[in-house]
Amino acid sequence: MTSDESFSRMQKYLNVEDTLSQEFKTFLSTLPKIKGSFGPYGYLYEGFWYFPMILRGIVAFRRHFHPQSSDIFLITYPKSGTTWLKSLVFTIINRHRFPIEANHPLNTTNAHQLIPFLETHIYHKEENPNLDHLPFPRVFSTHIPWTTLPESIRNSSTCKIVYLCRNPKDIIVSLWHFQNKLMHDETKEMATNSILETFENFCQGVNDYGPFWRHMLDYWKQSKENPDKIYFLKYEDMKEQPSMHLRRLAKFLDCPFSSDEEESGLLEDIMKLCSFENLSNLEINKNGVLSYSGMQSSVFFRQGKTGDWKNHLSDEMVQKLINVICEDKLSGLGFN
Ligand code: PPS
Repeated sequence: MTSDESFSRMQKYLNVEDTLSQEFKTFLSTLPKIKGSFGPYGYLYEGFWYFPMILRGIVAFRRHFHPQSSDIFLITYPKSGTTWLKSLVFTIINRHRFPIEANHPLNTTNAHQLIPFLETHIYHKEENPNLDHLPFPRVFSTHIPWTTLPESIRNSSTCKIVYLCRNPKDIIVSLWHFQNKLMHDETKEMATNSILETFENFCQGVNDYGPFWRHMLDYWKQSKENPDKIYFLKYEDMKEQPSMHLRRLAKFLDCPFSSDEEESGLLEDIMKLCSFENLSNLEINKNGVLSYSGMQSSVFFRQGKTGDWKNHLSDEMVQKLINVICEDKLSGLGFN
């Protein structure tokens, strides 16, 4: 597929306004809306902002999804390291079925195809898709906030949730690059070119799935109350102490590493397979296209580092984010 063909498929995927049902249009008309920097409009639903295409998937998911007791949900705020988390969890839970060898699925398939997004993949095309073919345990991913998850998942005592969080300064930079990568010369309205605009929107909470701090804090609070159900992981910690966090993650998912596996160097092999350096250099991730969205797989790989914000955000911006957003919203809750 040429990049133009891929772009036109992605356009169709994002711009669903023409394909919305009358029922959904009526529902949208009841919601507060704002001109978005990415996409035509953002709509406020249960305290969070969404692009219509995403909201349609969320509504269908909430209406039709029935959790199974062993379901695993990988939840992130966009640009927090979802692709990495999907790769790690897929490899951990399938390590007996798919040992780390040349024909491992991650070598030929982008992680977003292996672990599908609920609202933008599974419930994007179909209102009520049949999920019977999925192997157990089923693993899904989503960016949906805690309060918007179906009650059946929130109240389940057996489903597991892994929430990966990332330094918001790096999220903003990653988001800005992502939006600009998706932008096409002819359709500049799809995205902003100014990091200041992305930054201001983020601070006001008016980007997809924003506000960030509420998204992250709700999961953090839930993880404190119910640590067996919600595992709260930080991108930066995973970078700093990968083995320790991989071990904890596998234990949380009820598939701890045996001492033989540890001694054989399996943890290091998993980290290597799922590393940014390895995944971003695979043909499938350099030139592949996601079948469900038409997006180039490469848009999910940029630097994979911590601290790039230092190259993009001014002192003033950092101060605003730290003082006004983070400390104001997070203080008193013991979140660092
Ligand atoms: S999305 O669209 O929400 O699914 O994007 P997401 O995957 O959450 O975020 C993209 C950022 O994650 C980086 N990335 C990785 N980091 C570490 N290891 C691996 N394997 C990896 N894969 C992707 C990716 O480069 C984006 O971060 P930035 O800072 O832009 O590089």
